[in-house]
This record gives sequence, structure tokens and C-alpha cells, in this order.
Amino acid sequence: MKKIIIIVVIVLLVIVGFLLINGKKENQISQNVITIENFAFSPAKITVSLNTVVVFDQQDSADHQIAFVEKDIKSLVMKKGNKFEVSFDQSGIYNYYCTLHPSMKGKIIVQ
Ligand SMILES: [Cu+2]
Repeated sequence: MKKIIIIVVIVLLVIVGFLLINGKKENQISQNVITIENFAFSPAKITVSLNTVVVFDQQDSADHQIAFVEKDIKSLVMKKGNKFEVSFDQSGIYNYYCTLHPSMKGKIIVQ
């Protein structure tokens, strides 16, 4: 009887651990990654904490180039599959746009 209880507890712990790890992964993805698709940034507005690495994931068939308004940060011209990372050590609102398609805009709010 004791053995069965121990086995049940171990199985439950493994399941809980697995769920925790998966939950964390999903959180990171939703907070830090901006996908470029169909001539748009998604999400176009995100809020992150200081020094968080924000990844632009270029998944559009057209080329795009990211440039920031308040900071002198500019990516190379990005092809599909390219990634570009930024982080900020000062809080503020950082607007960005695509130099090739200036109607593509977004903002990163750093708190
Ligand atoms: Cu573009």
C-alpha cells in the first residue's frame, strides 16, 4: 500500500513539474517576441521590464527593416527567418517602424 502511494505522489510531481515548465515557456514567448507577418508587427505594443531581451522574429515573405525613433537602433534588412534582438536599460516608450514600409509601426514600453 505504501509503495502505491509513493508511486502516485511521484507521478503527480512529474506532471506538476511538466506543467510548470510548459507554462513558463508560453509566458516568455507571449511577452518578449514580436512576430513580423503580413506587413505588421504582432503584438504591435508590448510592455517589458528593464533589460528584457525583445526578439523580432521576421516571418514575412517580404523584407523588413526595423528602426527606432527615440534610440539610434536599426536592424539590417531582415529576410524571412531572421531575428533581431533589442533590450533597454532605461524605462520609457520606444516607438519603432519599418524603414521599407513606414506605415508598419509598433512600440515597446519599458517599465
Ligand atoms: Cu517592412
